[in-house]
Amino acid sequence: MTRQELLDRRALARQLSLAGRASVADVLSEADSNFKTEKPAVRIGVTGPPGAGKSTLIARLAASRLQHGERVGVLAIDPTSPLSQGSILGDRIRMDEIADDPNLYIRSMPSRHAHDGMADNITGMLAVLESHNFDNIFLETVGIGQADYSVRTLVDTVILVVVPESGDTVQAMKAGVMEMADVYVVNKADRPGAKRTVTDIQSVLALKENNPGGWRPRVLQTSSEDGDVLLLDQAITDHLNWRRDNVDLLAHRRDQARYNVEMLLNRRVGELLADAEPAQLDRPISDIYADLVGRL
Ligand SMILES: Nc1nc2c(ncn2[C@@H]2O[C@H](COP(=O)(O)OP(=O)(O)OP(=O)(O)O)[C@@H](O)[C@H]2O)c(=O)[nH]1
Ligand SMILES: [Mg+2]
Repeated sequence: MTRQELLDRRALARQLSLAGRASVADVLSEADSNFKTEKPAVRIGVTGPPGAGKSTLIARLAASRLQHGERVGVLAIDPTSPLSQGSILGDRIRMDEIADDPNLYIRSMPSRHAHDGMADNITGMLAVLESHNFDNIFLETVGIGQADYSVRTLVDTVILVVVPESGDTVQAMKAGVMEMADVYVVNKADRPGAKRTVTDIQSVLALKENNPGGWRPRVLQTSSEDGDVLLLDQAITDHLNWRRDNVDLLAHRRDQARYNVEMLLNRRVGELLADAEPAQLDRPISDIYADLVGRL
């Protein structure tokens, strides 16, 4: 890495830390002013249960993009306690092989108290990354219920990674409690039952009504034992191409605005409740509520 690349990397790390720690007031005072970007990055969300192999897959997808001369940023949101940092280290180690590349930047962060498994100021952090001219941004999240909705709002393509044993996830899909992904990956296909899981997912998808011209989600198998991730790469490219021609980007932007405001309101309420004096809380709920709304 050149000296300039090292300096850029340090600046990026600092800006991400600041963005990650920003209070609601900080975000509002800086919103829309800093971190403008000329060319938005392609944002790829990779979600799924803990240990499904999300980081391993991202490392492989990143490697193929780096080979094509593209810049890749990775934000991995870690649901574990910020104190333990266990899987943060785990992620680092698995992505180690490519981590010295100046065109790759990886950041893990705790999800803190965001209710949806996201980091508090994920929007700000994505904007920082985008301002550093990454061509691709991977957002890794542990897919639990609501998190899937948030990922969909923040990214262009959603990949759901499951393993042959992920019966719960397939059940959740059947029950319709899970947002749909664009690409389904049954990872660890070297284990028994992968084909069956693929069929299960396909049969759930077959029950969904298909709009003519709509995106038909892909279902793929992957394994870290296999040489490449060509099919997955192709599925992502196909979805991005489809999206460019078919998705109402203005509506997507409105969804993002809704999500951003909702996150800010949630955080603001959290800040107010954390700062409340006991006397403020020793009152009827309706009074506490009115007081809180008055301070928003
Ligand atoms: N057998 C097998 N193991 C795999 C495969 N892909 C990943 N693993 C292993 O599964 C474990 C978890 O992989 P990760 O890539 O860290 O999974 P993750 O989904 O990012 O995990 P969290 O971020 O902790 O939720 C590691 O020990 C990997 O080496 C695969 O295709 N086959
Ligand atoms: Mg991971």
